[in-house]
Amino acid sequence: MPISLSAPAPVMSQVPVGSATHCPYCALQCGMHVAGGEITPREDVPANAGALCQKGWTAAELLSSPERLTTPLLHGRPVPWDEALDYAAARIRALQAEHGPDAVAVFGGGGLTNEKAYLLGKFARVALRTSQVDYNGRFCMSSAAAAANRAFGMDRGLPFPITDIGRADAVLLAGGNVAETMPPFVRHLSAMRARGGRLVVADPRLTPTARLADLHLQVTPGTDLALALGLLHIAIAEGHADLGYLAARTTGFEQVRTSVSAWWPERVERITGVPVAQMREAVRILGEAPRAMVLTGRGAEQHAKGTDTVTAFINLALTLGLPGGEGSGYGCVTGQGNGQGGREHGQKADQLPGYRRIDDPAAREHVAAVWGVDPGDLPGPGRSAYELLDALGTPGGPRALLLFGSNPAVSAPDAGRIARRLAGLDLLVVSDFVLSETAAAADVVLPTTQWAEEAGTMTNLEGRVLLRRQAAAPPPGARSDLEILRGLAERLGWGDRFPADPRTVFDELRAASAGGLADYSGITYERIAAETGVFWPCPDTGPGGAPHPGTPRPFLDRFPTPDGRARLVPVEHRPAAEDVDEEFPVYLTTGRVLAHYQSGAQTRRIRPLTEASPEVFVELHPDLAERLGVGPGDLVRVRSRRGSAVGTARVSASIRPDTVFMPFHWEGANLLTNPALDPTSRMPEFKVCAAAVERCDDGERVA
Ligand SMILES: Nc1nc2c(c(=O)[nH]1)N[C@H]1C(S)=C(S)[C@@H](COP(=O)(O)OP(=O)(O)OC[C@H]3O[C@@H](n4cnc5c(=O)[nH]c(N)nc54)[C@H](O)[C@@H]3O)O[C@H]1N2
Ligand SMILES: Nc1nc2c(c(=O)[nH]1)N[C@H]1C(S)=C(S)[C@@H](COP(=O)(O)OP(=O)(O)OC[C@H]3O[C@@H](n4cnc5c(=O)[nH]c(N)nc54)[C@H](O)[C@@H]3O)O[C@H]1N2
Ligand code: SF4
Ligand SMILES: [Mo]
Repeated sequence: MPISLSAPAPVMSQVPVGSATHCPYCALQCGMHVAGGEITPREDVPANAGALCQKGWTAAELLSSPERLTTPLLHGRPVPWDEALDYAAARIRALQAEHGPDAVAVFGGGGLTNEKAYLLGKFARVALRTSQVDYNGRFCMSSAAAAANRAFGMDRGLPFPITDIGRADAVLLAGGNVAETMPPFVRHLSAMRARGGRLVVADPRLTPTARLADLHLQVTPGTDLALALGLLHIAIAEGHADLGYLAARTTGFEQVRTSVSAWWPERVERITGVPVAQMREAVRILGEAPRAMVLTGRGAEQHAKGTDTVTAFINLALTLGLPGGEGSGYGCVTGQGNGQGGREHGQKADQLPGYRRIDDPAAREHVAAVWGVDPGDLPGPGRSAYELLDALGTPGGPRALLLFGSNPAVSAPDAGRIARRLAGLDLLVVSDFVLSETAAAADVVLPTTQWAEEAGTMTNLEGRVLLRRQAAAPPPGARSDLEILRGLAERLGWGDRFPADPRTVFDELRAASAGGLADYSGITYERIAAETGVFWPCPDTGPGGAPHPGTPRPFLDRFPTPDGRARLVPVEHRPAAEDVDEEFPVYLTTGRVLAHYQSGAQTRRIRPLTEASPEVFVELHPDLAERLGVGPGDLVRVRSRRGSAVGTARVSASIRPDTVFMPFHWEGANLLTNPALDPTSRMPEFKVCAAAVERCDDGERVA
């Protein structure tokens, strides 16, 4: 394998061991020590600097939980590892022999380490030769990624260190509820406000985050694109456009100026429900701040027009002259633990490692050389996450699915339909450490090790590559995902290409990423440990060269576009894919609560978290509740064109009267959501669909 890197000779053991690691959950990747089942926060990691949220504090409970899987299951029956892997490999071979390579699909996750994400993508392309691979990151930040690529030529969640937020003078956060989704993030916003900076939050709900804000824009779900166009219209009209910056660092302003001219404030108020005076105030706050940031979360992004919505917010940031400055910029507040790294190493349908495009001949040649295969043997781009899940078991679709690090039976849009697709497969193989709803439907369940029992790297929301050390011994019986991939590869005749130790995989990843946008080749486990993380891109500087320092602020001097300039792209507002009508008169939006994580597979098995947040609820305004005859604690049924679900009513004046909110941590919310996809990012419309709500007197939980 032609790997030649001038890395310093390894000084650590092959698998770095030690108590200093990072949280298993979100993209903040709070630093923590894990020792003897006890968790203490680390002070040396800037993202959390000594803080953790409730999920982080209790994360060790699942390591020793009785619900932990330690034996492979074949059709529900405990079997030895060899039997489970032999069965899976034999079925894969038979299905591919009969239907071709694309009969087997792979689905990954943004919680997987860089090493796992890399090896999974390689496994799909080399051992299976399938084009049918994608991952749950499509459901997460893909709209922001598509918009950032279009505007800046590169997508790195926050293109600045998180501590820069504390140095800003104003922040607009559109559709993010960080007080619940990454609580230590609030410290950075508080640092900004303590210096006199001001916070504007756009959310249909007065969330704990919106309560911290100086100004809350209570936007109608699905209308952020109009809001951003309106803010830009006002910013230009009131002289806040930074013409010097626009001339020096961007292209496309004139077209965008023309395109927003029709988005006068009163028109935007009619669409968004945000009063003109508040829009003007928001623009004043941003426009008058010496340093300002525009940030987006899933509330603005998870729409069938998410890419254009984020583009409109980026246009606003560019017009104000923000991206590239210190303490200024645009950023996407992503997501899963390795939501950033997970999109760089090739588990996405159209990608190869290093954030390379799979349809780029030079990229194919480079990666094929690292993998020791012919570029012509690498498959082309496959289906996006929802399209892949929706094709399973259908004529012409994959017959088998290998799933690592996702629970789509709960988290996919229109999940009832996806559960039927999963049931129609000839083979479903799931690697997990608990019996998630998806694993419960699998033919083969492979019990895997957990975060604190493994080593590997994670790239946090700032683009900082971090090291997870092995802090605890795995239980007998569990195997790492890398070992599982190797075990399957051996049985498919590719064992020698699939190392199972993380450092070897990382060194191969470095070589595969070298020269790509997300270049990790200058990053080593030793450097990460010594520097508490290294920002990509960080190319290898060759023998004898001074090491590259990493890139905390990649847009400081130029943008990675062909002409070095950021691109403003004109976009137009359009209504939600499914608007309200007589039959389905309220907007349903979905999201998160503090105590639970994602599909809940992990946190619903941790007692303090289920005590804090025991069940699915439906948040609705007192006016709507009164009209429906619903009181707090009553069961209500929510119906959409796709299904119906029941939850406990939470009556609260903090939500818009035309909107109800459900968390998706339990089965229910996604029986309702609309899988309409963004044309560019293929992001589903999780954040808005039309629903009907009624009192439910029969006590039935999920109908
Ligand atoms: N506790 C907890 N923390 C998490 C996670 C978790 O599951 N639980 N998951 C992690 C992951 S993977 C992610 S992606 C992040 C997500 O982090 P966030 O983006 O902060 O989370 P959400 O709750 O999905 O959505 C944020 C807000 O969007 C609002 N919203 C809904 N519709 C709209 C709309 O149309 N416009 C606007 N402007 N706002 C809208 C919702 O009311 C909600 O308050 O959190 C990470 N952290
Ligand atoms: N309605 C609605 N739906 C949504 C969203 C929303 O806002 N609203 N948000 C979307 C977003 S942003 C996201 S990110 C997705 C997330 O939703 P999912 O993709 O379902 O994510 P998780 O629930 O984290 O599932 C991870 C699964 O893998 C297991 N696991 C964790 N780590 C590992 C590992 O290292 N290896 C292996 N083999 N398994 C592991 C866990 O036990 C769990 O069963 O949900 C999306 N769905
Ligand atoms: S904020 Fe995120 S990374 Fe930090 S402790 Fe909570 S879940 Fe873990
Ligand atoms: Mo996410």
